[in-house]
Amino acid sequence: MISQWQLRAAFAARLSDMYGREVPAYTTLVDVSREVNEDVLRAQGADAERLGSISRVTAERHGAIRVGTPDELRQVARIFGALGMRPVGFYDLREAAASAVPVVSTAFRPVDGDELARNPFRVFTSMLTPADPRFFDADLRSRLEAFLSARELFPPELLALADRAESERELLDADAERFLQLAVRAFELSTEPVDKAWYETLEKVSAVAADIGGVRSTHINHLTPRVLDIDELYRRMTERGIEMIDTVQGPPNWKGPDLLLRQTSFRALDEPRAMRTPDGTVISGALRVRFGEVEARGIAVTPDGRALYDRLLTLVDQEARSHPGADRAELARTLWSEHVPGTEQELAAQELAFFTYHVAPDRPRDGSRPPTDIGGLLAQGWIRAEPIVYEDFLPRSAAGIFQSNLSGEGSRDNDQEGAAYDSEWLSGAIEREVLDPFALYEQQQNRSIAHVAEELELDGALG
Ligand code: OOG
Ligand code: NI
Repeated sequence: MISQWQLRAAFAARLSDMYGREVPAYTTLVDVSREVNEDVLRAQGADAERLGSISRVTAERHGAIRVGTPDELRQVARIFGALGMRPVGFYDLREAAASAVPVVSTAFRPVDGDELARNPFRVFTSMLTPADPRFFDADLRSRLEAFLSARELFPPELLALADRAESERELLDADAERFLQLAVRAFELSTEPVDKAWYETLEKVSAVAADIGGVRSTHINHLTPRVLDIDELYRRMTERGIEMIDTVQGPPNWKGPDLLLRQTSFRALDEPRAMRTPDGTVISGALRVRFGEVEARGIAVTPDGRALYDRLLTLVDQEARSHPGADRAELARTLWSEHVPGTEQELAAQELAFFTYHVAPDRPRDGSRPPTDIGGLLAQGWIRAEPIVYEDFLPRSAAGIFQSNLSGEGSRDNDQEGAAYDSEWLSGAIEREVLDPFALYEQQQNRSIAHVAEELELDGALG
């Protein structure tokens, strides 16, 4: 029998092999990430593993896929459900992007600590929004919806196996093998010729719309390894002659603890694709849609911490506008140093980031009673705080990653009222609750506090 987490780990590994064959530069990215991680581990020792064991970090990947309809997204949810991955968070990239990115997204990932430690594979999953009149007029919308409803992304056999794996939480070896083959195949780049005229019609509106709705299958768009020093990785990739996007998205490189998520990518490369022209002949063409992304993960922040992050993004934007020649990363670093506490202790005390708390092995043993507040327990050495890793994504960074890899701006009519989508809508569409990331981190923190209270016999008095 193969359990859900084994299926998840095997799927992530096979997807990685497949993507490495399809996009060789991905393999370079994985190799350089591994080298950087080994160097950081050598230089920092145990500190390098503060946000996850080196074996977790080395195996860690997130994928990105894009689908066209709520039905397709519901099917994706079944496939990832088989792997013990649940939808977490709602991202509206239509609002986060300046150019045309007509999608809303969620991320499928394991949610509990043990499962994340076994294999944290996650997939950022976007769904096209043909109903949004800012991007699609009535005629294009109906052609697009007709095209999407006529295609089949996932064979019924795959979905049936997925349902069984989800309900039984395991599969027989032979079924697991079949499931994995079909699941990986569903995300391979299709060799079927692309309808050139239709693809170009959509491309005028948005390159993302063409990538999703211009072809009859889906594919993995990128697969992202995790690295412990993303600035060093950026330097080494550039040295190898790989053209990176201009910036690292997310928080700046600064002296304080790593927070949230920093990401960067290399530019999408030409990939040969067969194209069918209007007169029916098949010619060889090329499309640029797939790229390589890499990320560094930091500590999960509380809603207050997130509000601070968002406020600083706005401040950096303002400063950058009023000092056009200035280095944006430098501006960000300065603002962060002014506004963000520079130690884990302060982040915990000000409730800006999430931690789990653990009774310290070397706590006082002199018969004294422990204090009944977290701050006091920490200060007097009764407990220790361990940072909770940020397992999710950032809408502005995601939009930046999408945009930096689009060839054109596309078009967008801002006089139209956008179609409304939110987390509740998404939950209804996929018939599963889209979980709130903040609630997940808070539960994890609260559970650890309850354990501490129990072990120190504080009778629920811990506040
Ligand atoms: C998804 C872009 C977002 C991330 O890591 O923020 C993303 C896509 O290109 O489909 O993957
Ligand atoms: Ni990504």
